[in-house]
Amino acid sequence: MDPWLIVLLLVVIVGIAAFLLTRKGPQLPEADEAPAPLPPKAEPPAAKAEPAAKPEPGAKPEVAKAPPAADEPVAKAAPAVEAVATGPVGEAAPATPATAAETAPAPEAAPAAPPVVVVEPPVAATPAVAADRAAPAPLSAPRDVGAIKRGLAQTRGGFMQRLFAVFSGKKEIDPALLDEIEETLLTGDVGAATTKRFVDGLRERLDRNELADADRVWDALRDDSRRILAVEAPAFGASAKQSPLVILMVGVNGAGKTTTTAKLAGRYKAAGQKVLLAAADTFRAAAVQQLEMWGTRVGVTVHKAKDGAKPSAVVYEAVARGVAEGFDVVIADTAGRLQNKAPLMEELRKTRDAAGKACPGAPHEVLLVLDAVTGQNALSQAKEFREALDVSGVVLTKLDGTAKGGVILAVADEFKLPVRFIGVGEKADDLRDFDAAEFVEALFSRGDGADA
Ligand SMILES: Nc1nc2c(ncn2[C@@H]2O[C@H](COP(=O)(O)OP(=O)(O)OP(=O)(O)O)[C@@H](O)[C@H]2O)c(=O)[nH]1
Ligand SMILES: [Mg+2]
Repeated sequence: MDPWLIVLLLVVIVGIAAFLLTRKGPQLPEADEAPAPLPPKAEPPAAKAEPAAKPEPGAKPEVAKAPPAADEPVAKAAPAVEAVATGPVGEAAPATPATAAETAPAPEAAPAAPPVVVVEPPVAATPAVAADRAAPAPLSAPRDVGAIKRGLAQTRGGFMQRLFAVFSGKKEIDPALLDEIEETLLTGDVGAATTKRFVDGLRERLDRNELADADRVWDALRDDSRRILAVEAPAFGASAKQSPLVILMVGVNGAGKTTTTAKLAGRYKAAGQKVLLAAADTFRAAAVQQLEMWGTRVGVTVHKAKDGAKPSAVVYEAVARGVAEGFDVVIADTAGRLQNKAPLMEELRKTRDAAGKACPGAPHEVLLVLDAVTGQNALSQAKEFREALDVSGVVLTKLDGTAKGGVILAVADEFKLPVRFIGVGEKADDLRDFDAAEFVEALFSRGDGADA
């Protein structure tokens, strides 16, 4: 072969080989190399988030907001919202779990921390709208002088008998006898001012020669007692134009508030009314239990709040519930307190005002419960409670347990407070409507027995 041809062939072979070696082959992905990212997908338009809570126009929103979880950026935290029923003056009422409609968690949010309830004081609490139903008719009880006489047996056998003994059998009524009558009235807890009124009345009659004998003295004392006790006042509960009729029970420790609350509830229940009791004595757990026990006994509902709730919150809730659930009567039992303890009296004012926030006009009656056995201290109680609250009437309890029930005259005379009911025993039916004429008839009836 021509050597030049061989050289040419070699050059061509080398050239082809060089071309093949310098050309890059197809690249295979490394085994552990991630696939190339997909091109970003166009985001769909974000769903319009519902507002978490819709405040009433113009109303102060009573909601508590959960702060974002500490380790979450603020933008990602789900706006956990809890609707909170607030009690008055910043007291926590039981929180109502938020409904699905009330929460609007962001779709990609991390789980939020448990919501922390922050209760705002209901400065402008929206009163519940009262049902358009008439308030319960006043309780009417048949006249029962015999029962009242039995309840007053000790007073009649004690102070009243001593009073009668002063002048009975006397041939002549002279001014010296008036001093003895004065002394006896004072020992019967009638009080200085009211005793003076009685004695002045007797002296005037004596001057007019109207006290010929013992019977005339007795008649004069009875007439003056009836006049004093017949304090002018609207019918009990009449200021409630719509149901529920709201009654607040107040008084010192052990006066008989809880028992009277239950007795009253029993009376309304028997009259066909739907009754709710508010366990606003939050100082002692036993007080709530006592009221619950009474509620079961007389067959009425008891509203109690969570531990630690303040009395004003309990009353607010109970009255609002009374309105919402169509109760006819709501009776709030409060804790006993000394009349000279200013902070406790202030708390009682707040409790009263809380009723009005839940139902305008409530409470329609504020009943001061006085223990007849405490005697003259009942006057100081009446004075202080009346000044602190608009006490609308008095319940005099334990008249069955005292031999000197004259304090009822002093309370009515000095403070012009109508006596609404009297307690003559510990049982549910030992509560009597107070009627001045009937009471005086029973008090001044002579003899030992109930039928005397
Ligand atoms: N004899 C008699 N006892 C009564 C009467 N009313 C209440 N009591 C008794 O008085 C005691 C005190 O009654 P409560 O109703 O617990 O008095 P309270 O005012 O609620 O007492 P606190 O809640 O502690 O302030 C109880 O033993 C009752 O049974 C009554 O009219 N006659
Ligand atoms: Mg009580």
